[in-house]
Amino acid sequence: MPRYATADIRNIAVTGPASAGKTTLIEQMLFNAGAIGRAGRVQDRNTVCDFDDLSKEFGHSLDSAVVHFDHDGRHINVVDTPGSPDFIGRAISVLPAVETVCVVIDATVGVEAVARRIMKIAADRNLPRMIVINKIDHIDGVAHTLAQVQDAFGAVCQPLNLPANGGTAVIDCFANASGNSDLGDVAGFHSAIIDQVVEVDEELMAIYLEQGELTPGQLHDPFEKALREAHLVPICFTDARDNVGIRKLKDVFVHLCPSPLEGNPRNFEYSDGGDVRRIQGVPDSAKPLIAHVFKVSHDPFVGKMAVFKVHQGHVGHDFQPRVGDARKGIRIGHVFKLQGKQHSETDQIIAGDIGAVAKIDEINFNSVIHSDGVADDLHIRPWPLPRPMYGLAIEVVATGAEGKLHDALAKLVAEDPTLEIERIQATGETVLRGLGDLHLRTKLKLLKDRYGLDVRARPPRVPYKETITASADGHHRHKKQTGGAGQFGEVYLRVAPLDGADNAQDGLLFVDDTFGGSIPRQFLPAIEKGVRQVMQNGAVAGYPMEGIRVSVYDGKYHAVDSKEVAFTTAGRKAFIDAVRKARPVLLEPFVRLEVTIESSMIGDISSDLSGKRGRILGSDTLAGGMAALHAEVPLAEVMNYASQLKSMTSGIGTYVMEYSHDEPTPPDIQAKVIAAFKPKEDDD
Ligand SMILES: Nc1nc2c(ncn2[C@@H]2O[C@H](COP(=O)(O)OP(=O)(O)OP(=O)(O)O)[C@@H](O)[C@H]2O)c(=O)[nH]1
Ligand SMILES: [Mg+2]
Repeated sequence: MPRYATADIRNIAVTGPASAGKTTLIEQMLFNAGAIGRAGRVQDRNTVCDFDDLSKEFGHSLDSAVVHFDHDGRHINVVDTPGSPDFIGRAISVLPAVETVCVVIDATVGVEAVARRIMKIAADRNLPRMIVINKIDHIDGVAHTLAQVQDAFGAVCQPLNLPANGGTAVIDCFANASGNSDLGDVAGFHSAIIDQVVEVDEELMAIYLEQGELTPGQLHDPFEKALREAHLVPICFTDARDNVGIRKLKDVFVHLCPSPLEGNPRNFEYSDGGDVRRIQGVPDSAKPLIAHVFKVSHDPFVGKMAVFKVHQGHVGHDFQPRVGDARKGIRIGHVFKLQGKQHSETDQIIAGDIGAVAKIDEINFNSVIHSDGVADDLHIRPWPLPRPMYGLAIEVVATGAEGKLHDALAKLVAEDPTLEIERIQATGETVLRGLGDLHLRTKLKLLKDRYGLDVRARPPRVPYKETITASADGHHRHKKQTGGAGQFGEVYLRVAPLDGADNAQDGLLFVDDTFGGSIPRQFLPAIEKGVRQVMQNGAVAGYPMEGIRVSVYDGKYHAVDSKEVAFTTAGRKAFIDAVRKARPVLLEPFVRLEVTIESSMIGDISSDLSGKRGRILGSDTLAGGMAALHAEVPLAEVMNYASQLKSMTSGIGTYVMEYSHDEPTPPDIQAKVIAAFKPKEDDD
């Protein structure tokens, strides 16, 4: 049993833009707590959180890292996350594991796109938030950044402490009602935050109005209520490089942030005879286990490492829980606590705590590990992650190493939910898709360093999709006589555009409308198989298809010669026949762009995006002469936007890009793509 109880645990995710100082901040917290003998520095490549070679080389965290330390008799788990938009998926995916998200903002930069995005995701998911304004050694920018924060996220953002003595100290303005700070008298900030807190508790508000002051004890519960209800986003100030404000920040984690017993619980889902039911974990170690795997990584020495948060029950060694809806239990040999790359064995991970297990193949990212007595199939609805759109077509240099590449890619995809592999029939390309150039370059480096694979990479073609815009009938009669046995199958079907999700599977709703036994039941799966082959490989341009309803309404069979393979071929060809008559179109992906630039650049950036077939949706004025421009643009036109924006704005502009929707490709482009497609003639 650990020395601490669930009520003593705090789980905090440290997020925010690249280079804001997250990794440095955590290093100082570990140092202050005595968990490490000396504080490393990111540039010296010796911090606890940036432990992998790639992070060291790039000087940025590229993956999440879990650490823990004790403060004031409590046990704090902190998760460091990458700030680069290319690795934002790694930050978002850890959020279900914590009770508080702490967004670190660089006082010299102010609020930018990544901070806004994390703040919104956390708010949408009911996750209490706090803000750290770091680098207060640059004291000149601090007042301005605070104004920007309140401008961007509202008056719910109130300082708990303030920079003092020219950014060399911080002074508490929550417990303290007087004193001087670098931002002016403490008194005004004190009443601002107390007012904000008491607003969630009418009785306390009355006492406050009457007495004019409240004790910390009276404020604790309403503070957490305000945090949970997003009525308060407290702000702390730090200079992580020089260890200023770090102890105060840890005090806030311990005394004001919710424990697992006080946080907003996560929902888990299970099915109950077709209905989806929800339950929430109760952080009680004595109850049956519910744990969620929020990170999977491959350690060169330990193998597959799965990091989880226990939402209910506990995990001990020699446990045999189940994973998701698997019938068979897995055997957990050893459980670990993590300190960056170090893992130390422990006998138990109690409710509310974060731990890891090694070498269990059945456990994947987002797996729910549970014991009997909860539900047979337990899942967590994944938090939406940015969709990988930036692609590189890759091929392995050495001949005959395709199998090895395939295995290595599968491992990379398993540990990174924002990485995808797509095999494009039209071009024969294997496309690795991720969130940006840096994201994919790090993966190519891993392929080389970890798996010894040299790969060539080049820009891929645009990931179009095919669909239809009209209904049409299709027919094929497959008849073949080779030697003795023959093959026979004949299919009539009708295709129609499918609106909405219905109960389509992979974009296809397949319906059996035959009657009178024109095709025996057992052959329908074979026909569906043929149709699905075309759905995957495309009918007119070689791209995957979606949004189609197929109804098979007639056909013929032969008592001796009809075999499944004959109906698969007939289904495939009848479907291609119908699609070609059903006014097929190519859909191209559009992305939503949010570009943060100096206001004076708005005109130039807008007209550049309009020239790229983009639609400008609007813009917001931000403090500090900056503006956020919102637009929808075809992905094909902004595959290389990072470098374009960099050269247009001398490196000042930043952007986030997210998949938005698909739209029909303009006819001239569509005609070119279709003309370039040469389907393989398959034998009949
Ligand atoms: N002047 C000053 N520099 C700081 C402070 N905190 C961090 N830095 C420096 O800022 C740089 C970036 O710090 P990191 O800790 O790597 O930032 P991060 O937020 O982890 O960045 P990513 O891992 O890329 O998301 C490093 O050179 C730090 O030494 C601070 O309070 N003041
Ligand atoms: Mg970092």
